[in-house]
Amino acid sequence: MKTLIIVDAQNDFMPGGSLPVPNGDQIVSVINTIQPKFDLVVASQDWHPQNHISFASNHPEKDVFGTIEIQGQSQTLWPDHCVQNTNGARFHPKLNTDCWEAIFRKGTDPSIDSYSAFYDNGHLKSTGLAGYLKEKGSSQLFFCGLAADICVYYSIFDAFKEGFACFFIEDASKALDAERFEKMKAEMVYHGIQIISSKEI
Ligand code: VGL
Ligand code: ZN
Repeated sequence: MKTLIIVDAQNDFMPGGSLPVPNGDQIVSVINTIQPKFDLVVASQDWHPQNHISFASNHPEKDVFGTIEIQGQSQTLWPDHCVQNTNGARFHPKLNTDCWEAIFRKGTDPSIDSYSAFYDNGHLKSTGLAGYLKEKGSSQLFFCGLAADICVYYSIFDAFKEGFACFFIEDASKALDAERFEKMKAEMVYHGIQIISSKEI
């Protein structure tokens, strides 16, 4: 049973958004092309309240892309992004959402950040996605979306730890820092996560 998980394909992560991923909009047509090949399609949506702890604007003494410690963990401070009910939080207008069975929102708690579509960064809270996929009988999970080196990456590793077979669709994903992501890809391969092209599905 093949499941596609589309991570955070939202306006704020697209060129022109508040936290743009270079060429992020190029994934939209690729994702639209592959969706019909899956038995189940779900998406995650970064969905922050304005007072979210990950926003540099809520730490006046800190700069954007600086870091703070949250419960012993380093947290990057981002520009305000994906604020609930704003245009930046909406999915790219050309992305076809018709066949999506569910959308899992994350980052809704003002005091914790959540890169993964499965758990927050401290693994304190679950979004319910792992249980949902298990109940649906999903075995093979295919990941795409934004940003490859942040939310897609953390989602894949959480899924892998939950025991799912994981595939990363390289041309349906873009990284914030492409150079750093090259090393992260090597780590994926090392763990048995398969990196594929959309044409191989
Ligand atoms: C993301 C940074 C902050 C992402 C979300 O979707 O990759 N990155 N929040
Ligand atoms: Zn976020």
